[in-house]
Amino acid sequence: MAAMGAGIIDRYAAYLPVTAATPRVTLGEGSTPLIRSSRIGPSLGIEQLYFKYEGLNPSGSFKDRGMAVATAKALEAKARTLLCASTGNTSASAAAYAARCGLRAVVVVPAGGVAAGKLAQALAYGASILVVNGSFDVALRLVRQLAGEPGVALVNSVNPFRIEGQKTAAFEIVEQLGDAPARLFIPVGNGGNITAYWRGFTELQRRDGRSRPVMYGAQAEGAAPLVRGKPVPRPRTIASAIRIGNPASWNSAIAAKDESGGTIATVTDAEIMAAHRRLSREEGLLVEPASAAGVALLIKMASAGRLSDGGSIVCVLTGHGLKDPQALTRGLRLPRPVRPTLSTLMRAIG
Ligand code: AN7
Repeated sequence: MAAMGAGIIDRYAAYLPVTAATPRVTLGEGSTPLIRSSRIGPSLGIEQLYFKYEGLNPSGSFKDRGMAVATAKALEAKARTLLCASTGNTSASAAAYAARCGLRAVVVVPAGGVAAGKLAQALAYGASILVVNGSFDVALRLVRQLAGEPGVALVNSVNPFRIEGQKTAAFEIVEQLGDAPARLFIPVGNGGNITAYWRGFTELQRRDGRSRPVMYGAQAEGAAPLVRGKPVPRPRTIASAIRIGNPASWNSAIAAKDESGGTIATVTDAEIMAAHRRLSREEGLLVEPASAAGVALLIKMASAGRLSDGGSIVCVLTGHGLKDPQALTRGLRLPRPVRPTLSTLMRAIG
């Protein structure tokens, strides 16, 4: 096993579709902390609750794991351009890895549908950004038509190397916990990440006979095609990252749920924002709204007494809070400047 701090390709080469000839593309992704809950778990009567804080990846989301492998394979295939549709994080990640390797990134995003920090990242990393009048689903349909173009690598999660890279998060959780968790809660948009985790846990089961967690996927109420059983033409939710109406990894997301004996269920925007607030105020963990959806589902189920029989629980926190600064300050007022006197300070201390 490669040294701590190495990227996921170096650390997990034996379990990834790479050869000695595959470039070791890395920005230092992976090796994210598994943080034990300090206050939310105890308040719900859950002894062993952990957060896998994927917002600490180099571009601020879990996408970097898959992008490292997808970019390495794109280089190996002599591609010059990384192409994706995105609700934001995939575009930020693709832009970062393209910059790293001297490739072009072309990212297609829905107008008005991407959090400010993510768009700023794609711009800063030097991507070409195409803002389209249409949803993420429309953007994805568009880019998929160019999938076979010479020199172009499509790096959405329909790219199998993305899923391969993302499964390494399951490997890390098992290393960090010393075993697989009993349950895993995860937000679901396009269905790629729940597919990747399930694959990771399944490979570990085959390799060393480990148990696998029951998988709990959370979709936003207004963007829940996998719960409704049919595409949602105009998905709506405050959690823009998972505002997706026709998931590309539909079948494999449903398989992860079914094979694990789990569920994919909805949470409302109010429940998402309540969980988002609790993560920052009770745990010191800043996440973007979509990342709170899994925690919202956990809180909802635990409060209804539907998680009785113990065991460890991991919630995947998929993206960093600074991605979506607007969501952080919603309903709050920034303090006005005052005179820097001791008396105003004394009043602030209370
Ligand atoms: C923070 O960036 O689809 O179910 O285009 O950014 O694998 O899609 C983002 C998805 C959860 C859902 N949390 O994961 C994109 C994009 C965050 C995300 C998801 C996304 P999938």
